[in-house]
Amino acid sequence: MAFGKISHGLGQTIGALGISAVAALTAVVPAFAQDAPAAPSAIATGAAQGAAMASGAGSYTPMKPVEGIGMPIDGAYGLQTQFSKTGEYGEWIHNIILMPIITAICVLVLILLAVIAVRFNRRRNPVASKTSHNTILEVVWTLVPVLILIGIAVPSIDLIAKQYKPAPEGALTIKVTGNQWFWTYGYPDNGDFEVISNMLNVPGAPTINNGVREVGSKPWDGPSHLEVDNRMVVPVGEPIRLQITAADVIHSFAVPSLWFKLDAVPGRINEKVLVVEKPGVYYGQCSELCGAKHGYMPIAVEALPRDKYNAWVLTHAGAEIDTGKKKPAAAAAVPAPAADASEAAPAADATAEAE
Ligand SMILES: [Cu+2]
Repeated sequence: MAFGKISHGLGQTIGALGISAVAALTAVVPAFAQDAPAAPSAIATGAAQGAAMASGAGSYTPMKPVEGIGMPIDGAYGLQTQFSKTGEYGEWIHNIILMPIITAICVLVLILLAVIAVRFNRRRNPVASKTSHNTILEVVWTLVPVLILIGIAVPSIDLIAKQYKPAPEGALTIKVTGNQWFWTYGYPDNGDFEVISNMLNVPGAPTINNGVREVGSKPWDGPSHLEVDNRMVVPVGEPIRLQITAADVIHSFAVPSLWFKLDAVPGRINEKVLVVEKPGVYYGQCSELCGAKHGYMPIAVEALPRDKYNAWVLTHAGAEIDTGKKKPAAAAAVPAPAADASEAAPAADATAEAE
């Protein structure tokens, strides 16, 4: 991937210039950084569409997001509605365990403070009590917090264990790479094509990505600053092994409604399972300060049923349908023009070694 090398080199160049120079470079960097993501993106999209039209192998129309689902809502508070099992569990811990306990403790302390301030001030209580021990009270105020902490720790540790449970052997692998300032999504199990994902420009605002269209110019566009030209498309309802890394500086791949956040670190692969329960479009953002355009590298995950996912895969040049070791049903459902198990095997083995 010549482009990967270029962007990597670009990242190293910027890194070498030092943090103190970043502010001064803000005006200069976009000038040469913008050209990097935009040009290959246009080429990749054009090539993919051309290939799809030529072969007629696959078809894909981006899904229109549902207002307020998988995205922030104006004036809302609390967590976004969750669309994964771990997310629902985390939301339950937050809403049913943590918030009531925090609220009860705050109210109790407030009441105690008020009682002390009113009843035991110097004017109303001139002779202070000399009591210094109360065994029952001391046992209670030691045991109750211990029990509360155990009550919080058990589901919390359980949630951590669930979040980092490794993907099953046959799971589809998608490689996510953070770049200054866009994301690339590699599909090693689907013929190793790569999708370059840039934020759409905002009408009336300064251009962020040269050569990328404006948000709202297609009927399926979601919110500004969150919609991208090429989404990360995933199959719905099956575990996906996301391998996350970065080409230049530390980024963080985060999608709140899918309960997913994992750092993208250069030279390191972080791995976590993603399971999306419902077809839809889910938005997120880079969540690690990564430079001048950190705020302009959103994430859009589009979860499709298997047949539509396979059709999307086949719109890319050189793409093939993955034949997961434990997914005979999914593989059989596919028309399978390029489902060659012997070609898929080395990629799967390499993944196993990486774990
Ligand atoms: Cu970033």
